Amino acid sequence: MIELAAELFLLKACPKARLLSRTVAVVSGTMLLAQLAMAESSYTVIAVSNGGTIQGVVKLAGAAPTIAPIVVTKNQDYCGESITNPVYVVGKDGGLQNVEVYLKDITKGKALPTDPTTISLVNTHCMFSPRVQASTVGQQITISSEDPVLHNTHPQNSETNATIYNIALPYKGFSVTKPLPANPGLIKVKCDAHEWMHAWIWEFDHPYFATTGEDGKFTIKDVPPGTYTLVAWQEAAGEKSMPVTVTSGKTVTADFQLTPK
Ligand SMILES: [Cu+2]
Repeated sequence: MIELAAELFLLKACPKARLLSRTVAVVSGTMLLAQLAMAESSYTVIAVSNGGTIQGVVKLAGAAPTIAPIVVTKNQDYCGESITNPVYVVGKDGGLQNVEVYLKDITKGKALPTDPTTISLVNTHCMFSPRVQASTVGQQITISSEDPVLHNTHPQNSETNATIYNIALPYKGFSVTKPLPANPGLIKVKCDAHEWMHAWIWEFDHPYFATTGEDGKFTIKDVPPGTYTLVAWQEAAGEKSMPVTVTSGKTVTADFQLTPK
């Protein structure tokens, strides 16, 4: 009952959690932990009964630039001499894969997904898979290897370069599961053994995001009516944003053209 009361209190207090006094926090250990976890989040869960949908396609402005294959400099016996460079993956209708599309600064909406609890990043054929993915605060990550060579998975905060963890994967079948950072942000991942191996993990404190697939399309559902900033991020082309106005029960189209760099 006390915990329930604390949760209800937190639900109301979340947006200003960092302003809560220490005196209140010591009332319950559970509450203190929850409060700390929420201190950096400005997202509030509300019931969204008839939200709108944002959908669109991301393409490149003009043709994809020609990018030389990756030259393999280590473990050529297993990895081969070269690997196709996956910086720009364009589908047959020009859709651009591996773009993260998300609402910026959304402060309230539906709850974070509870399934899956764990995302995965696989070292396979001397590359990371997937290249780009998204997660939410509170999820874990399983890092594994399908390769019989030594990999080293090294996620870093993309802004500060601070190491999040640094995991050696010594053999095929090795895996380890770790919590994701407590705060949202963009995580860049490298392999210290193979300098060409890169991946990106977006971590959000809200559920309004999508990673484009082979067709470059995205759909973001159950958005509360309002005007938001929609961002499309790509590892090489960078970010582009546009305002979108979402109406209850309607679908709004928001297509992006990113300029290759
Ligand atoms: Cu590696």
